[in-house]
Amino acid sequence: MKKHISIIGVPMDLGQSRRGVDMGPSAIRYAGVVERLEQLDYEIHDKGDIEIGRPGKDEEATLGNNLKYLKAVTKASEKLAESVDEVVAKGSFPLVFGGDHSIAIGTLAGIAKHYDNLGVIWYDAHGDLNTGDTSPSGNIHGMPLAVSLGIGHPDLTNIAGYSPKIKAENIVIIGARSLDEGEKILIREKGIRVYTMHEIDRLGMTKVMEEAIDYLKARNIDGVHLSLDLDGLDPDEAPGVGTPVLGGISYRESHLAMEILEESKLITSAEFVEVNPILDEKNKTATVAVALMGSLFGEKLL
Ligand code: NNH
Ligand code: MN
Ligand code: MN
Ligand code: MN
Repeated sequence: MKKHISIIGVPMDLGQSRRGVDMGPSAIRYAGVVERLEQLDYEIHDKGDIEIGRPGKDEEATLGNNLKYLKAVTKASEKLAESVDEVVAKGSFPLVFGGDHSIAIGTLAGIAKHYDNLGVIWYDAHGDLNTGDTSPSGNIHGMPLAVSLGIGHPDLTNIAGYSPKIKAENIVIIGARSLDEGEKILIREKGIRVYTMHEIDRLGMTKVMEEAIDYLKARNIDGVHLSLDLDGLDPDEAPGVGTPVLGGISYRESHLAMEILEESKLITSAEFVEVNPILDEKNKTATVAVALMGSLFGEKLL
């Protein structure tokens, strides 16, 4: 029987300050994602893009609380949460394309209510654990993991009418190499499991992924959401991102990580974010994203 994947595009760029990431969903589609996944015996439903309203003049007022475009991000998150909710309810796999990483607030809001104990793999150079109080930038794309833990502005933590979405002990961060002070404090305080680049170098990706999977299984998770920020990869291989950080995960390591996740059969939803075609080289980053999705959904050479 064919399995079903539902694609949702989220052309959101207000969670950060580099324009162009709103074109991420188009770039990923242009890189051939539908054709690629159809070859793997999946039935693909492309639900199109969520409508992101342009911020009004009054939006500037929200700058005061160090949460840029709070209103517009809140609105879009509510819409996305509803769309994701519908997809999960009908038994299809939600595959969300960003847009900046602020969209994870809406994705997780739509998914988490369907699970008693959702696990999360956060593949990223950053922790995304800031709040308006700790953020050096005021950019909401640096906050979605904190928000999903119920930490942050109530307009964001209460998306879809409940909070928190996830538990700190059910999170594994992979690829971290840029953490702000407030994020480090939160990681220690909550005991969040983090595989930084140091552990990836030292243990190798196979061991890191096996440990991450064992860790989540030991917590009796009933589903795992993969939130993959393309800046987790090295900027040499994924240059089309707004906040590149030197010394990242290679394409080969990422490919292997996706294959190990596929073998685990644990992943129940996924999002690929921060693809910015304006900053990219010939759509390389979207192409990498699509290749990783191929591996995540079971592509094999032989
Ligand atoms: N930590 C920084 C901030 O909060 C950068 C976040 N940028 C990201 N996160 N791309 O994944 O502003
Ligand atoms: Mn169908
Ligand atoms: Mn991120
Ligand atoms: Mn990042």
